[in-house]
Formats: sequence, C-alpha cells, structure tokens
Amino acid sequence: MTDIVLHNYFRSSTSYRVRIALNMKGLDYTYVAHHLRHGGNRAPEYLAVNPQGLVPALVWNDGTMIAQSLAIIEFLDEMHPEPPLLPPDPHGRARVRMLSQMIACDIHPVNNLRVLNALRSRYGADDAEIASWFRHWVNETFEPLEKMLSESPHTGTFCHGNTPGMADICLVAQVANNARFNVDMSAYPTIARIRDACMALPAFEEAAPAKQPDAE
Ligand SMILES: N[C@@H](CCC(=O)N[C@@H](CS)C(=O)NCC(=O)O)C(=O)O
Repeated sequence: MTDIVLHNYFRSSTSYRVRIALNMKGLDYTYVAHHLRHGGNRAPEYLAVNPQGLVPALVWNDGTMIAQSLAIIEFLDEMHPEPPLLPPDPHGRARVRMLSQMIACDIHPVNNLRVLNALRSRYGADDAEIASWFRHWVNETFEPLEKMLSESPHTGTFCHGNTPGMADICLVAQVANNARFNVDMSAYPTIARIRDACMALPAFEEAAPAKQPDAE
C-alpha cells in the first residue's frame, strides 16, 4: 500500500473539485503539482501517469490511476461512503449528477486552458475576447442553473437539501474560476448563496486555490 497521490494544479477547477472531495472524506493525500501554464501536464513523466495530460489524476493506494474529476469523486464516495456526496435515492442522485454535469460537461470543457490557448494562437483572440468567450459559456449555463436551483423544492442550504455534495463541489470550483474572468454574479443569487454556505465549511475553504502549496 502506498499513499494516495493527487496530481493537480492549484488553479485548476477540476483539481479543486477533487481536493474538496478528499477533504470531505477526511483522506490525507500527497500533493503533486503540475504547472499547466509551463506545460507541466505535457511532460513525459506526467503523461506516463495520465496519457490524457490533464489534471487531476488520482493514484489510489493500490496503484490504480483514475482521471476525470467526477469519476474520481464517485470513486471516493464508493470507497468511503461517509459523508455521502450523492443522495441515497435514484431521483436525487440523478438530480445531483445533472447539476454537476451542467458545469462539468457544458461549461468547463469549452473554457479549458487548451481551448482558450487555441482561440489565441489559431484565431488571434486577445485577452478581452478570451474573457468575453469565457463569460458567454458560463452565462449560457448559469442562467438555467440559477433558475433550476431557485425554483426546485429539492434545493436547500446546498444544491440538494441541507448537506453538501457533488453538485456543490462543482459549483464552488466554477465560481472560483469565474472570478478570474470577472463574471458578474449579481444575476445568480442562489448560486452565490450556496457558494457562500460551502465556503464556510473547512473542507471547501482548505481546498481553495490560494491555500495550495503551488499557489502563486
Ligand atoms: N473532464 C476532465 C477535465 C480535466 C481538465 O481539462 N483539466 C484542466 C485543468 S482544470 C487541464 O488539465 N487543462 C490543461 C490544458 O487545458 O492544457 C475532468 O473533469 O477532470
């Protein structure tokens, strides 16, 4: 048995998701940083761990490598069921996965660093255009997300009821990313309220980018 190792980067929102989940489960791990802006994720040593060259990647204590933040979070939840990150009922689990995937599948991929870099290098986009692109895709999903959260009887202190789970993890990490691109959160009071409730919890607060050893 070895340590649990998390390959990640302080500013990466997908890494942030997994750090929160590890903290919520009370699991210690070895923090291995890969500097995305310096191409650390494309280094041969890291590609030998995760051929996709994206962070995060978790190496479990039996040597198993798992990439993809939502797969990692569900794996942690199955290996360490307390506290649960998904509700006990199928309807609740589907709702939490739906909310999580709205962020993880419909916002993050089009705003990922490699996409922003391609906009710059292939199409000559400048900083203002990149920021405008980023905000556009956040707003495309945050508008319906705000409506769904504010109108659902299942929303409580957190996205689903009064205990934090996977959707809250995705929400908090996305809101942190938004701040770097000046997304106006005034149109999203429910999302902002849930984010604030999460950040009052040590598991979320200690996983924040600024608290990590590679923070700049
Ligand atoms: N769907 C993956 C996405 C992973 C991902 O794209 N991570 C970003 C950091 S947030 C990355 O490694 N980007 C490197 C790049 O764009 O070159 C997940 O949820 O883990």
